[in-house]
Amino acid sequence: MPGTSLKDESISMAVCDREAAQPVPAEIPTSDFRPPAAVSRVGIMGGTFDPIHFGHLVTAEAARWEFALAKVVFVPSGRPPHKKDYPVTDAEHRYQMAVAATASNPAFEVSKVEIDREGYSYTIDTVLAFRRFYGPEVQLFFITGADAILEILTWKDVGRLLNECHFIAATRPGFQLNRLQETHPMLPVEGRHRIHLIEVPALAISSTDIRWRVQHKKPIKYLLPEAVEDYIHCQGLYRPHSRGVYGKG
Ligand code: DND
Repeated sequence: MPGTSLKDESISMAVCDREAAQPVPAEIPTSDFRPPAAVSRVGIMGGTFDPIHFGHLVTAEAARWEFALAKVVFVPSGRPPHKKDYPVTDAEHRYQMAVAATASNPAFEVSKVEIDREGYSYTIDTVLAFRRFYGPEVQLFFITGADAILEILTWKDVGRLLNECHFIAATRPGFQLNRLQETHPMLPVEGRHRIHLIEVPALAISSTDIRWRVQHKKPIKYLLPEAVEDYIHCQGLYRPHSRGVYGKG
């Protein structure tokens, strides 16, 4: 059984030949393109990624493996709806860092769908775009940290969201499972069994801490891929006077 469902109901494991899975463009065109039959399950890793780090990458890879996802598409948020009061780094920088971080994994892709969309980046709009692109047969799995899933009741159109995709919630250090169980009864009945928990190796890495470290001239080596570290230093990101005050995440 891949991971643990809140209702203890496993989703049926579609046969997925990892070797045979064909690469599919991450960009979501408006055409009627349909993926090859081998692509039966696609993961979506949404995030602000300010910056992307090994916590994100380990979580995506664990989800890919546990749920036999043909690929994981990283979707940097254009304008995060939950961080309206916090300035975030320019989307193009966050996108470039995500591209650099995922380059070595052929099962990882990065999409600009939220960056190219006007207005706040609601997950429901992204999931519906993926649904249009991949068609009704492909199962979509939105990958998130378990702490983020605790907030899911505040997300736009949560009922429809749970109808359109599954959620894989990865536990993080310090996460209390009982808090998720408290949220569970308040979720729409038909969507509860679509939230699945997986455990990832304890990685106490956060984007907030990385930004703080750069600001205070502390090392960030081994917290994130070297290419991302180089990008941060070359572009002068997160320095004391680079860009305002950063929020949580
Ligand atoms: P974050 O700002 O938390 O991303 O956003 C996560 C996603 O939720 C984005 O796609 C948002 O658009 C979406 N969202 C949030 C709120 C409302 C709505 C949508 C809505 O539609 O109404 P971060 O870059 O901070 O982190 C990315 C993911 O990685 C998160 O799920 C986070 O919990 C997780 N994460 C870790 N997981 C394991 N180990 C670590 C982690 N650090 C972050 N060390």
